[in-house]
Formats: sequence, structure tokens, C-alpha cells
Amino acid sequence: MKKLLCLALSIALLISALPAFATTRDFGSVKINEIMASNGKTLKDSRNESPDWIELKNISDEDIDLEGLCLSDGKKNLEKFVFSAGVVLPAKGFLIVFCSDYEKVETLADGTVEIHTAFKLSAAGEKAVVSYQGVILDIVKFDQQTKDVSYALKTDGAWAFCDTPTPGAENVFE
Ligand SMILES: [Ca+2]
Ligand SMILES: [Ca+2]
Repeated sequence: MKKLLCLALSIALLISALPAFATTRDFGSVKINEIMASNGKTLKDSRNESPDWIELKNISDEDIDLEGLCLSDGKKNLEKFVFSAGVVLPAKGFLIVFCSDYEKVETLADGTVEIHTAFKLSAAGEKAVVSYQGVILDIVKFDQQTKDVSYALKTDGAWAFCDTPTPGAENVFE
């Protein structure tokens, strides 16, 4: 019990200490890096389900506090998901956002934050959109997707199907 209390306290301290770190609001450096609109066995969430997912990448050298940044699956309603306070995308780091049918931001027992949006990605083709205050910062349009094959950004800036998905890590093409 004491251990649990300590853990809760240290998490609370960590969260309250976050604004003290040098985080920026350089949302232009938050890029959609990989998506999976038909997730079978590639990635499970904490409920052992396999929702669609979007991988965000911070291409800058500074941690970015994502509060206020929006995600959507189209241009009509850009604010289908809005990041709340306390979610920081580390410098050069990755963040997986599950596109489920319910919205939830949950800190798991291991301290990682699991994020679910209330929208899903259509395997028949759709968009993934990052925006802030009505301005689109990054958008990816994709066509028909295949189960467990991701759609990923290559180093040359082109998007391609990827049968070696890497949720939470640099994209790999074989
Ligand atoms: Ca959708
Ligand atoms: Ca990846």
C-alpha cells in the first residue's frame, strides 16, 4: 500500500513538475509518421484489443507539450480529439494514439499514457489530420488499407505501404 502511495505521489510530482521542463508549443514539428487503419495483430492496447492507430513523431530537438493540439479523420470537424494537459511528446520521440470508438486518456501501471480517440480510421480510405486552432498542420490522405500493413512516411518524404509496421519507433522498409 505504501509502495502504491509512493508511486502515485511520484507520478503526481512528475506531472506537476512537467511545466518546469523546457517544453515548447512547436506544433509544426509534430508529424504524422505512420498509420494503421486495419490493425489485426500488430498492436494491442491495454484491453487486449487492436484499434486503429496513428503514430506521431516529434521531429524537433525539444519536448513538445501537446495540450490543445487536435486530431481528426477529416477536415470537416478538426477537433474530434483535443490533447489535454500533461501529454508531452519527447524530442525526436514517438507517440501512439489509438483510434478507437471511445475517448480515453489513461496512465497505465507502467507510467505510460494510453490515448484513445472517439474516431476510427476507415480501412477503405480516409484522412488523418493534425491541427491547432483551426489550422491544419499535417494531413495524410490514404486509400484502401490492408490488415496489418501500415501506411508510413519514408525518409524521402513519400508515403508507402509498409509490411513491417513499427508503432512507436522509426519506420522501417524492407
Ligand atoms: Ca473515421
Ligand atoms: Ca513507426
